[in-house]
Amino acid sequence: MFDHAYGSYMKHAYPADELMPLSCRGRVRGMEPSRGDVDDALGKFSLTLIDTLDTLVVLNKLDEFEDAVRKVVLDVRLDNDVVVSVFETNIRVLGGLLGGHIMADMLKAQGMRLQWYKDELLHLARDLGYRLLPAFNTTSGLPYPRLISVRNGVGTTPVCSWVEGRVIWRLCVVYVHSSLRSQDTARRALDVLWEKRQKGNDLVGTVINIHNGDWVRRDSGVGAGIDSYYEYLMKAYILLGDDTYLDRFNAHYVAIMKYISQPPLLLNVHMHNPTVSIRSWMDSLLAFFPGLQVLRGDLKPAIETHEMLYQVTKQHKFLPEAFTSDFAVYWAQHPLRPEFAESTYFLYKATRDPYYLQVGKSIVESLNEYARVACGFAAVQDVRTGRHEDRMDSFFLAEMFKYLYLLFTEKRDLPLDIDDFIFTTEAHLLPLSLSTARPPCPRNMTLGYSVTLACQSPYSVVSLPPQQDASPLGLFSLKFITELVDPPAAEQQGISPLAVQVLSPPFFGRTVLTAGPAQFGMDLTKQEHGVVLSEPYQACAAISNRKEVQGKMALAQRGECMFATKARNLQEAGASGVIFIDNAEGSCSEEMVLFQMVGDGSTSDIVIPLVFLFQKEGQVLLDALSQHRNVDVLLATKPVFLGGGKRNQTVVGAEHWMR
Ligand code: DMJ
Repeated sequence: MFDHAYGSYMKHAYPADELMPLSCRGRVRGMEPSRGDVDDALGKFSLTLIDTLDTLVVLNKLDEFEDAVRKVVLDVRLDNDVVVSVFETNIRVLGGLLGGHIMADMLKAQGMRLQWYKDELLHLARDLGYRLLPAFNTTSGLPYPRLISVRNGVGTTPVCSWVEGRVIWRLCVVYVHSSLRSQDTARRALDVLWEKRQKGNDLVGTVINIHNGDWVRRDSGVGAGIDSYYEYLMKAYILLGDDTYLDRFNAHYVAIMKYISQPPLLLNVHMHNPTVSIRSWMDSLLAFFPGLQVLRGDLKPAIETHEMLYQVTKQHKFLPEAFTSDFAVYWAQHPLRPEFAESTYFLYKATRDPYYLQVGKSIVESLNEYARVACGFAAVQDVRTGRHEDRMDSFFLAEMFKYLYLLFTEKRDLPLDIDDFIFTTEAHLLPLSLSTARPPCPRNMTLGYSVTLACQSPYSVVSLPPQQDASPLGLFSLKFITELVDPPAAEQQGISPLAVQVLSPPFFGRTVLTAGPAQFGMDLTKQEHGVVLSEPYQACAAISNRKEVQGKMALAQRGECMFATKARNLQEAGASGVIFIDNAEGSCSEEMVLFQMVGDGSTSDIVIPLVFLFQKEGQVLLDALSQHRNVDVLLATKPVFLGGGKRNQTVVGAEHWMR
């Protein structure tokens, strides 16, 4: 798929900024009808090539990478007289050049290739960084959203501007390699946003006037306009080691979880009156948020929101640009955005739940089925009709393929240790060894990453001189939480496991299966019933064995449609409850994080009890059903000990009941 996309760009579009996959030619600014703001990403600097550089290395396409670096060095000019978006240029071009430089440097150091390379990409990045800096010359210190000319570095004067907090962190990174000026500039702009937060609840709005610092749009969310600001606070802390960023991130995060997060939904609220949701739709950019929650170690809401997003993609094949809280299309476009794949990757890394591989597979299948065209992959103009749009944005190559490839590739098959890098908002890879700051020893904080570093004594921050040597890991070595510590137990996440106890002979209550709860349906009050297999097993369509299901606990397999849909179908057929069984081969509650099944936004009609079993636990019931005529189970919050005492009981799954 990558070869098809990248090959088409190189064949039909390069050196243009983007490929037009339906017309099979490059999009050159000024040569095509204007598309408004979207065109501000195009600066006549072979955008797609630069944005793809580090993806080529991740995908082990090292010949192509060396060739691409040569092309950038020889062909790309930054002094084009064209209006560009400061944010897009920053994340895609500056980020792409830095990611490319880091890869080139690494490969050169290995002694096999790029021996000719002399930091040319880094010099280009620094040049571009300086060209962007004048955008910050405003009274407030917040940057202009656009530069009139990359050549001269002059900002446009909008009446009001988009929050450009997102631009800030990347400039911190330029600082690492260049001068203090960039970091000071970036820091000042971040300080303004922090100052302008709503005191009392720590929420920020979406659009701010860069001249007087007044909020223009006061709706507060985690999607379009503000998404990367949160990401930068967290990652600036990880990379630069300054506690201020973590403290600010945590303050905003508490506010987000209190007001914006209404699991599984993330709804915008008014920053001054946050108890009221101000819209009932969500935008697709917020799909990055579960990935950020994984970095913070907050798996439960991440799993729930991701599952909600998955259900939306199932209904519409892709995430529409905006969708309502009952998953209807609000804005039907889908420009092949990578955020859902990004969160899927991070959740898989954190949980190792093969379910996320299936989600990834469904993304791959939809792309091939509905977006692949003769000259690349085309954005979808309307997910309801499947009509294509003549665009393939550079982030599709920078991000989508990187996350999908990483999702399915074993660590040992990658040309780099991915855990030694941090992903920028455009998925460019920055090594953790970049940091010149030594942070204090970890305090009382919950980071999904466990930070291992040569730290100072607790609570004392000592600035060290910049790192002189080029040790591969530098002062930081960050590994995913799953490699060092167990993911948070279900209990820690506030999820109480339930018990499915098999009562009928020959089990006599001695077999207890650990089950997960649902956010909807009836609470379990000792429900005892016979078990029957639902037909169809996935229960996404009308139930055909209604007679058998009447008054029984139905077994239904996870997948294909929402838990709520299955529950409704089975309730309608007369089932007394549903036991869902995971469809991921080999999953079991000892190894997986127990989660709560989420509904579809309006589940008050579902009044039967619902529980979830991982595959290994579910198999016990399936085997029992195939061997015995009647299988009776008790669904309860705790197993009931029936004669013989605890010691004779077989608990399949975690040890919850034996503690
Ligand atoms: C990308 O350019 C980046 O991920 C950015 O942060 C926001 N979204 C687009 C892709 O959707």
